[in-house]
Amino acid sequence: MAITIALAGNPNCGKTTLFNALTGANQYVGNWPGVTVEKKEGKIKNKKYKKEDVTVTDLPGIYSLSPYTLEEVVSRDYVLNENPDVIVDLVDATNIERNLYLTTQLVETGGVPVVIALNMCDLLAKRGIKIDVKRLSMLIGCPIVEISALKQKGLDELIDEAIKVAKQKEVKLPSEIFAKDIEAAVESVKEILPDTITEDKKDGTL
Ligand SMILES: Nc1nc2c(ncn2[C@@H]2O[C@H](COP(=O)(O)OP(=O)(O)O)[C@@H](O)[C@H]2O)c(=O)[nH]1
Ligand SMILES: [Mg+2]
Repeated sequence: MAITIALAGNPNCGKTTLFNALTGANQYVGNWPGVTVEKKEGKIKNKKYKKEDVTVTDLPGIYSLSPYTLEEVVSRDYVLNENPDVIVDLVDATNIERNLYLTTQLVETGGVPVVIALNMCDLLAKRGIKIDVKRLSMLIGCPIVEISALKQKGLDELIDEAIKVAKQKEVKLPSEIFAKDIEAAVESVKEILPDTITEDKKDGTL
């Protein structure tokens, strides 16, 4: 069974480091169709995963899925239309609050299962940061694997989890991410909106 893993994350969260560690020399670099945004794809080099035939696609580094920049349009379109089997969302553990904004958006799109790769964990002890990974995973509703892309720690555990989730094929939407009054407001907006919203493809705005 061929599996496609899409790597998503903020700029500077360690995506290139992780992509290189996973794929080594097995990389193909091109452009996303019609735009000058770099597209990188590669096969996982670890022979352990040969049977699963795992392809990793590196999405442009973005802060959100809101279509303001070309990179955000590319990533959003990929997540919504190309149906990767699983999204690995790379989160810089030393900058967790800013990084989790994209995470909530990825999880909320609901079409593709998400595994969070909590990166830069090698720096946490040094900086006196403690993260309750179990609780965070429960609140967001998706698995979290602690890694260090730089030190190549936790990478097999991450890929094992991503493959497991990809094979399950079921997507769990988080029950309640926001406070009750905000959840209620979201519900009332949902009732008004149609299922799909058309957009002006030229600049990606709604
Ligand atoms: N300490 C530490 N640094 C990392 C780790 N992963 C990436 N970095 C560093 O973070 C910086 C940004 O990484 P890069 O892979 O270029 O991020 P990208 O913009 O998401 O592709 C580089 O200096 C990396 O060496 C990690 O796990 N631990
Ligand atoms: Mg990069």
